[in-house]
Amino acid sequence: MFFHVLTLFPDMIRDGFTTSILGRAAEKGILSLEAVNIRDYTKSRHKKVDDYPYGGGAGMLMQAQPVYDACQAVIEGIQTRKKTAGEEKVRVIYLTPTGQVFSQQLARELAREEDLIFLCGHYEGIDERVLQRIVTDYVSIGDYVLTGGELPAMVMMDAIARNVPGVLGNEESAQTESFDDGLLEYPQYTRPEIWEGERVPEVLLSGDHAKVEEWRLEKSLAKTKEVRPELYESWAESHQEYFVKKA
Ligand code: 6GU
Repeated sequence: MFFHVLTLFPDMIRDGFTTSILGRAAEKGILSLEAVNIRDYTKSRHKKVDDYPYGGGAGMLMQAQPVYDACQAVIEGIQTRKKTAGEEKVRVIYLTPTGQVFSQQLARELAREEDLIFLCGHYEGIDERVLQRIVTDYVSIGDYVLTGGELPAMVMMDAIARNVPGVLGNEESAQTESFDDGLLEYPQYTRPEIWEGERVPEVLLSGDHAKVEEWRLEKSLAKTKEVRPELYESWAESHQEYFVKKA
């Protein structure tokens, strides 16, 4: 899978990538990252990429031209690599607090793409005309405001990459399934059996796999009901047979 990131801070993206699990996946040849500096595409004499908003208001906006040209260069690079002429539609994801909220479901969907382009805004945003021209997906990572799209792009790449076959070991992949079914993780324990007078729950030492699974599901359900009642309700709705069996 090929990640392409359009940004004014390419080093931030590269540093975060190489020092994470994603870096190891890149060494294995499963993932590839290209961080493109939008400033390299400015046609202004002083390498300017931003200007004041028409109509007034606080802050500066990124201008359309460098963003558009950087994106076109990336798309041409993809077409050269694939020896195609644009029949594939590459998704261009703009990181913005006004987008749809990122989710495990979207991470799994995007993990099936061969190329993804992330557009990171800075200042107060980007000229609307270039967004209309190139963006296919507007995505937010939650209801709070960050100073730029770089951290959200890195969050998304991490969540997407762990759904790409081979990025995680088998052991870790199996772990996914518990959040994949819409519940929060159960608590876990490792050695020693007694720490500071506190014992590991007896059932986990029993060797009874069915009992362990039942205990874990109950813990997951209790935790989810407590901290994310809306997730609990939607799980309960789609697993009515669980409650019938329990009764
Ligand atoms: Cl994608 N960008 C920025 N600037 N702030 C955010 C965000 C994105 N998602 C949540 N807050």
